[in-house]
Amino acid sequence: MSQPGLNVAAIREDFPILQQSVNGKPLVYLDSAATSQKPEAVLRAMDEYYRRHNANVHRGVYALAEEATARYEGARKKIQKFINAKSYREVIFVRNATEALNLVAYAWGRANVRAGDEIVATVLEHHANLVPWQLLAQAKGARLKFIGADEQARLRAHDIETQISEKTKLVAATMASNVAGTLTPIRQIIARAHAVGAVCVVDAAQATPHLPVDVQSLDCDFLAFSGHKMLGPFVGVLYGKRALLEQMEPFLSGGDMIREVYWEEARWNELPWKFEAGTPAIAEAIGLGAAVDYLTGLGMENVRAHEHDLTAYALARLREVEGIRIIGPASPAERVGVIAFDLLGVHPHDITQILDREGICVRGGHHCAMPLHEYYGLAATTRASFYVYNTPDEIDQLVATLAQVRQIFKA
Ligand code: 7TS
Repeated sequence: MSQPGLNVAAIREDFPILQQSVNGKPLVYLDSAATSQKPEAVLRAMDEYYRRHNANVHRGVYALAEEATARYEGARKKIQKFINAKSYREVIFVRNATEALNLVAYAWGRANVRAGDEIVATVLEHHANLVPWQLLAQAKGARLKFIGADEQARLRAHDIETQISEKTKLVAATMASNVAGTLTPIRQIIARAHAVGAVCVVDAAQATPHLPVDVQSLDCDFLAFSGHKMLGPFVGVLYGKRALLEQMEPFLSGGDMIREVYWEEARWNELPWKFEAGTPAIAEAIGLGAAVDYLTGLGMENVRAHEHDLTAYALARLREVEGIRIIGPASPAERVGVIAFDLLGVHPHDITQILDREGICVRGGHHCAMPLHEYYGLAATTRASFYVYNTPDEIDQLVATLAQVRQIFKA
């Protein structure tokens, strides 16, 4: 199997956690959609920050504080470049993708969505890109509508045209599904949202780790992602177009996000700090900067090619397992490296336990997408997900162990 551009054996050496055994077996980590593992370079960047540069940012004028601020703001610029934002002012550090989406729902949504307006999401959404819009719709008396999907979890082009209408104020869509793996026609969705004067919020939590993402080329209004799914630590990012962010009131308030404070009122800091109240996750932001350097070194096109090939191989091998039902597009070109499946109706917790005995980590459950599972008549699925450090050999181990699961449960 060709793996253009990625030397996976060398990459694996960079990840200390992959060197260990679980239950006496080499660790086979197939749960990167939940959180990725971290390379030495990321661990080192955070360790070095705490050992040599630790101070609060934007406050002290002493050398250490300036070093901390320079590193924190330097990380922001690396992320700006990684997603090709026009300005570093459009890159806001938050806790995770969930907080990024809530920021938009509160700071933009509460001010702009009114009774009778419509909000459109897709049936593929993670709860993080669904529940904030439910709360917004309930608070404002707006209506929540959905773009449906076909039997392969591909969004219906017709729905994109008809569900998004003149009544739509906001469209919330994932770029890649964390269950079906579907790469959505995000450009079409954004274009349709703009055609009716709506803003488009993109959930890129399963996209920025796996393929090149260019916010200017996409022309999205907001884009949310989590550092921990892209080799980095637990910190997230909200990208927003500057003109929109300028108009918005703050989400959280307190220190750092202000310019001047009086007894009765306050004036806000400039972007991006207007949206970064309190001491931020400094070491984590710096760690994410190192993760972005690492991914850039690999080349996001190469990352995508590797995962495409691995997904193609995994789909072919998994289809050999009798009684398996794979969710999502049949073509690896239409998906990221996430494969959720049902096997003979065996409870995913039983499957994950048997796999765990072999050192194989996969996730079983609804993967924070309960409505999506209901849409396909399932309560839960077992999900394997891949990243830069995974190999065809690990997929063979997964398939071999699933054959054991079949043997145990087929009666
Ligand atoms: N959006 C998508 C598409 C996701 O996959 C996730 C996390 C989130 C948003 C939320 O990210 P967070 O960092 O704020 O939690 N997805 C998963 C998953 O699939 N398994 O565990 C977390």
